[in-house]
Amino acid sequence: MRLIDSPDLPDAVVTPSGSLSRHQLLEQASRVAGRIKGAPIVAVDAVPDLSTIVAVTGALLAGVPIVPIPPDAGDLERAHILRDSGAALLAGSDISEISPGRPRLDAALVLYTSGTTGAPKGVVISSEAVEAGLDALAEAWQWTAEDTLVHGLPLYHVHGLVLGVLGPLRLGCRLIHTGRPTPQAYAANPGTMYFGVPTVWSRIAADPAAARALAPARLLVSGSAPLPAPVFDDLAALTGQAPVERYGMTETLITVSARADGERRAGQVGQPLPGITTRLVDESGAPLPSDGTTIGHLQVRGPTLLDGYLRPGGVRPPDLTDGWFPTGDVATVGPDGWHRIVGRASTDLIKTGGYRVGAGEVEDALLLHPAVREAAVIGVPHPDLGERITAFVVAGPVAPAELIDFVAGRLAVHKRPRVVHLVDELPRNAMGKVQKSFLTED
Ligand code: MLC
Ligand code: AMP
Repeated sequence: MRLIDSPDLPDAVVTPSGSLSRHQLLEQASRVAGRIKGAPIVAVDAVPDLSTIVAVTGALLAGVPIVPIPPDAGDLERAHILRDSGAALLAGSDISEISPGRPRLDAALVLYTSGTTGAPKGVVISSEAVEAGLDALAEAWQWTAEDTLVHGLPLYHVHGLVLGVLGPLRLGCRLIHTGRPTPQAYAANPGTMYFGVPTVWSRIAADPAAARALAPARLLVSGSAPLPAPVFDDLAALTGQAPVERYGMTETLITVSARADGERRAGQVGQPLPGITTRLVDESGAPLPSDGTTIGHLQVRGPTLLDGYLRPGGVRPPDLTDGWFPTGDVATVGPDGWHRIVGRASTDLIKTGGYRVGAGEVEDALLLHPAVREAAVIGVPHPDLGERITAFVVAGPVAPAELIDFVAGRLAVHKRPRVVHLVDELPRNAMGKVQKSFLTED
């Protein structure tokens, strides 16, 4: 990815542990680039800190694809990502041996994300896709080098890493990373743009003093999960401006957004970004009307789509029909092009705190516990997290808290069930398949 060639900027990157001017960042990143040049792929321990930003910038300079690893990934998830990607691990100033055998990828990033079943998959994203995605957002949000972006999101997903770090690198704007996305940290750091997932915005809206401190900003941006209308309204009232919502996913980057110079509507995520087209289709793939009421499967097409999924021998391209990517989301589209995301087609992908978590991955982790015989995991609507991971488990004598800690120790901590119900049996149909619609908390 081409980085903007701009004059030095003191405090170009600010984090709780220190800051760097643009020249200092490039100097440190060049040292990293020198060490990893020629590596097929490099994994970065994505601690929310300067070291990750330096490592990512270095890999971009060296043209080496990056696999960010959640810093709290448990042993199972971490081992899977390292083995599956074949990456050498870059941690602080150390680099482990570069593993041979992995063919060189023509990509900027490999982001691991959950599917409905099995372990997370490596999504291969090209530099061209990242550039197209960021340039489209820059146009829609009037995002320039004059901006100061503030956020505290994790540095291993599209939101915090691609938009939140590569965005400032490409556009040459200041970045303040607050370490954690707390209302207090956002309020304490003046900026022109703030990024958050709905859980972050709902916590800010619940802290009126923090929300009011964001009033001077130019843009409050929400994405990664549905923003509840009451949070939208509260933010508008407290800050004097309605948030800008945008929609996307790991495989497509951001494809739909409200504009800085346009309308903002509660419960809607905006219009397709420049270069992106979208359509609704029915179960058989036949196009449906954009009349604002017909609900269909949302497909997207454009330059921001993934190259494919990482496989041992190379990259498996996604299953596209005439270039259309099936998002797995159901939506309505109005005659004016405004999109409303209704939900996901599969209940087995859970959105919790803006994180995407596959029910199957959590069930597999629970089944590794010696006391567990059967497990079914669902997302239950929750005011703070959007959905709360909830497990129904048939097990021998074991405390729910032990099972929660068991998962937290093996997968990234946010994938742990927040609630475990011990049950005598799971509801199954005649074929023996678990009927998740019968799982309720009462
Ligand atoms: C709690 N903790 C435990 C634990 N229980 N640790 C070990 N074992 C247990 N049983 C610890 C955690 O490690 C953490 O420590 C602390 O408790 C709080 O963790 P939490 O309860 O999980 O945090 P929570 O407050 O619920 O987090 C809310 C949140 C978070 C909003 C901050 O969900 C978040 O950062 N979300 C962002 C997700 C995101 O960026 N998604 C983008 C996907 S890209 P400690 O020390 O760390 O506090 C995408 C595309 C697009 O979707 O459109 O953008
Ligand atoms: P991820 O793969 O983690 O990038 O998650 C992508 C998913 O997050 C999408 O398929 C949507 O279900 C959801 N999502 C992202 N942004 C929004 C939004 N603004 N409103 C509703 N859902 C969203």
